[in-house]
Amino acid sequence: MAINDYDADATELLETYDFLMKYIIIGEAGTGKSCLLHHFTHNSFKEHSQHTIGVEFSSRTVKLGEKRIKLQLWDTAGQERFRSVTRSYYRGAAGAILVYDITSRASFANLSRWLADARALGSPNLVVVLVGNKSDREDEREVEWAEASRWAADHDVHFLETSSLTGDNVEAPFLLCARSILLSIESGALDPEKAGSGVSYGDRALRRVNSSSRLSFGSLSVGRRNRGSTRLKLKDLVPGTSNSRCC
Ligand SMILES: Nc1nc2c(ncn2[C@@H]2O[C@H](COP(=O)(O)OP(=O)(O)OP(=O)(O)O)[C@@H](O)[C@H]2O)c(=O)[nH]1
Ligand SMILES: [Mg+2]
Repeated sequence: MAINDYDADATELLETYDFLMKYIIIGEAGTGKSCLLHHFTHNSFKEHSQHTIGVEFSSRTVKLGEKRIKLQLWDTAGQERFRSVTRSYYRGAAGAILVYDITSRASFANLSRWLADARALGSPNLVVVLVGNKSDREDEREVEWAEASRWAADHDVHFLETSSLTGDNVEAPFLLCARSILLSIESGALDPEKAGSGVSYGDRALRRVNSSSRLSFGSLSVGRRNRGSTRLKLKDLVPGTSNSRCC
C-alpha cells in the first residue's frame, strides 16, 4: 500500500454535528423521566429504575433534514429534596421535556410550578414539550388527553403522550423540541452565538492522524467559518426525519 493510501485511511470524522443543544428533563418524581430518556438513548426500557439522585447526563446525536444535532440531555431528580441542586442545571437550557404521569393527577397538578422554574432559569427562547408518560396504562388514566392538550395550548407548550415501557412516541418529544429550536434559529429569534441561548455551533472538524500520531484539524466551526451559509432552509426540516444513535 502506498503512503498516500495510509493517509486517506487515517482521515476520520471527529465531530460531525451542526448544533449542540442543551435539554433538561423535568417533572415530578416517578413520572418516568429516566425511563423515557433511557429509551431514547438506548432504544430499550430501563428495568428497575431507581429515583434519580441529583442529575444524570447523557447525549445523543439526531438528524433533522440535513442538520446533525447533538443533544445534551440533563435528567433531573423529581424529588423535592433535590430541587435546589437540579434548578442549577436549568440555566441556559434551550429545551425542556416536562413530564407527568397520565395515571397520576398529582403529577399533572404541579406542572405550572415546574414550567415557571424552567422559564425563569432556562434560555429566553426555551422550547417546552409537555409529555404525558405511561400511555400504556390506559385503564388507570387520571388525566385525559384533551385536558392536557388544553393546558399545553394555554401555556404555549407542545404536547404529546408517550410510553417508555412500549417505546411508543419516545423519540417525538426530543425531535419536536429540536425542530422547534431550529425554526427559531432560522427565523432569527435565536442566535446560537449568544451566551445563554442553550445552543452552540458544532465543529465539523476532520481529524487527520498521520503515522507519527500528530493531530491536525482540517476545518473550523461551520457556523463561524461560513456564517453566511449557516441559515437553515425550511425544506431541511421536513417531517421525514431520520436519526442516528450515538453518544
Ligand atoms: N407502565 C409504565 N411504567 C413506567 C413507564 N415509564 C416509567 N415507568 C415506571 O415508573 C417508575 C418511575 O420511573 P423513573 O423513570 O425512574 O421515574 P423518574 O421520573 O425518573 O423519577 P425521579 O428520578 O425520582 O424523578 C419505574 O417503576 C418505571 O418502571 C411507562 O411508560 N409505563
Ligand atoms: Mg429519574
